[in-house]
Amino acid sequence: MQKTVEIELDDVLTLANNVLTHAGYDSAHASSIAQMLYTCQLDDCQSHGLFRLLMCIETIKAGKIDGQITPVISDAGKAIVKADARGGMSLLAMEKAVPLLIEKTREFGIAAVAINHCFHFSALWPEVERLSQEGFAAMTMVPSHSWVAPAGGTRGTLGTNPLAFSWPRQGGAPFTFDFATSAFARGEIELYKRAGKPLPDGVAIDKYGKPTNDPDAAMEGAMLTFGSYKGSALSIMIELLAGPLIDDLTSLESMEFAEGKSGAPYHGQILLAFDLGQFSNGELARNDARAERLFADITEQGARLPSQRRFAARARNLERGYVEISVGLYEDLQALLP
Ligand code: NDP
Ligand code: PYC
Repeated sequence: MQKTVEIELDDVLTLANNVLTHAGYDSAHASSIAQMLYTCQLDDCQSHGLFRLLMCIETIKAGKIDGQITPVISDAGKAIVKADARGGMSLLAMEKAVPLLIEKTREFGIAAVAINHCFHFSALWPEVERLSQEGFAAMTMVPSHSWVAPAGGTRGTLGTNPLAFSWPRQGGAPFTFDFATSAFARGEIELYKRAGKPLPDGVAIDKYGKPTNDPDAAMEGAMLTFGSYKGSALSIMIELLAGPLIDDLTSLESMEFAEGKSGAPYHGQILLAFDLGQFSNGELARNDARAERLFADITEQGARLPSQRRFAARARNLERGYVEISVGLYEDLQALLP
């Protein structure tokens, strides 16, 4: 069992903001990043909560990100919003693009935002859940760095390529899932390494193409997709929809762009929103009931819906007023304060 430190909820935001501004992010970037880290830590997402502050700091130290830049949002006609992050972090661009995306989704029934030229480190579910608060279904995806071998391959070509989806539910939390298309997220492998734990089988191969349980060998070799060729194909789709479709980099190109430096990958992001009312032939209530019947049939069997663990963690942490992180991470973050 790892030793942990308790951090009060208000202090999570203050800690993140202080670390980020001290490292050179302006207050707008710092606040959007801190809010994302807080949201993830509140739900006990250890791989993309406060732990990812380390990646944000490595990114600015690597010298390629502009932590002071203002993104430019433009109406690309009909249902497309373009958000040029201009070499900053994705989150500020997303924050500024969402109001126009909501407007367009209400107008056309379906709309998309394409973010270009962004560094990206974060979990995706807060962005789709935000849209479900508006009554929309939403999905988003991003490439990353080419750490992941395609099914049957021996070297990294694909990113860890997460996909998130959210569906609004009347009077309750949405149905949301968000996962990497690699068997493990990179962040999860990093946490295994920090904890000195072996990886389970089926997560990675070493640089000779042999299965490995060693996090160091995995990071030197290649990670594997989940679900064999199925996860691999989904991952390729994400490369295409959040890369060439929107005139941005694939995970291979992001890795080249990094020139061996550590930090967040650099690429684009696509997010699609669907206005349920405009697809349902005026029968929104009937179709809501259909969706609810589906969810009930799943949970009545004892199966759980994705995000139930997160929602329970959120309720518990809000109730007790603090989150827990490992002592090792706490010490690393303290060392980044002014
Ligand atoms: P996990 O494997 O931890 O979880 C994936 C999803 O599956 C969650 O929605 C989770 O819900 C759900 N789930 C887990 N177990 C069950 C179960 N038994 N039954 C039903 N649902 C279940 O995710 P990953 O480690 O793959 O990804 C973690 C985060 O990392 C994601 O938020 C992702 O966006 C982020 N990431 C970001 C990247 C980037 O480039 N920016 C790259 C890769 C990942 P619950 O949370 O409730 O358990
Ligand atoms: O955990 O795979 C990951 C990841 C990539 C970029 C940010 N997180």
